[in-house]
Amino acid sequence: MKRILIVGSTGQIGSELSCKLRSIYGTDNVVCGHFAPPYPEGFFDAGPTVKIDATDINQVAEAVKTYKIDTIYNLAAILSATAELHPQLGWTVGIGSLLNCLNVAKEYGCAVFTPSSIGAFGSDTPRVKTPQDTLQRPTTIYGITKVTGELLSDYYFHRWGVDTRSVRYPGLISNMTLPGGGTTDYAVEIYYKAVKGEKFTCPIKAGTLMDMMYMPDALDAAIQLMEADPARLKHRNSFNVTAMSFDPEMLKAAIQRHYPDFKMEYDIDPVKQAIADSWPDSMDDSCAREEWDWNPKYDLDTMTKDMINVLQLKLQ
Ligand code: NAD
Ligand code: AKB
Repeated sequence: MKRILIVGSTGQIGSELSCKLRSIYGTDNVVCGHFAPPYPEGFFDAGPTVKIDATDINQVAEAVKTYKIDTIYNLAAILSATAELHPQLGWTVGIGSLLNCLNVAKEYGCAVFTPSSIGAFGSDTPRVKTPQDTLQRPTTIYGITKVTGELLSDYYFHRWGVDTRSVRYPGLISNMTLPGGGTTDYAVEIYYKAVKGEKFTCPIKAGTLMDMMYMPDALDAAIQLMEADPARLKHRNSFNVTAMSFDPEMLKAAIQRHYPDFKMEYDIDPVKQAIADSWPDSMDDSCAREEWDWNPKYDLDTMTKDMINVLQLKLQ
């Protein structure tokens, strides 16, 4: 039976991953590490929780020891747009937390999942059908932490036998917890505006294509990879995974199929636009499909239908 610690469990991914992992492995076998508010509703009543600043190795080690953890999902990070405004913080949290998780995992025999991102690529990377193995020279501090994280995770696997696995997530769209300061956040915020009947001001230029994925597929990706037969894995850190690629106009059109009067204007955020311009238009995720049967369920239209249904109930 798995005993799981989620580090950074209150964010966009963690707030949903914790519910899914508890439904599979049992409530008491999933410990939610929390660092700072805001907390998801009912967070402290839903199962075991522990306060962890992951940049302090003693706090990570204590939690792993106390709860007899064998698997760490390390989600602590500062996302791309915020990290670009606070680069030192981006590095300290992204790499400090990862190194602490890896060192504790080495000592206590844990497996570690740490998401990478489309941010691990840069302007020199082939933009269309970005290959699994290709040039990675990101120009953002976020991307630099992601490439470093991929390399460190592979190093701990090859050098110390730590079972590290990772996916390069695209922008994630969800309806439980708002995203935490990324470049792709617009693709979540637009749905809240549409359902509230308000106009959306888009910070990303028309024509800017980026990979995206609906949260249920993102959760499946993490869990499926952590459950995958290690004998099939030729890669580990990190797998390209994607579900769709769109620009703001394509997203607006999908929403207008439900809300024909929905309006969008543009006010470009130069920091976010520069980041988006350095990321792929679309990734090739065939290695994930071959090595652990990755197969996303949602496309732009099915995701849009579900997002709108859920937000109509939530925001009414
Ligand atoms: P988020 O910003 O919503 O949540 C991050 C979590 O980290 C929060 O719970 C925060 O409290 C916690 N945290 C911050 N500093 C900490 C510290 N010192 N110690 C412990 N916890 C700390 O991020 P998210 O969207 O849930 O992303 C999780 C991971 O997935 C990150 O590595 C991120 O780069 C990656 N990722 C996310 C997306 C996305 O679209 N959400 C896409 C690609 C990759
Ligand atoms: C961000 O925009 O920073 C994240 C990501 C794609 O890594 N959503």
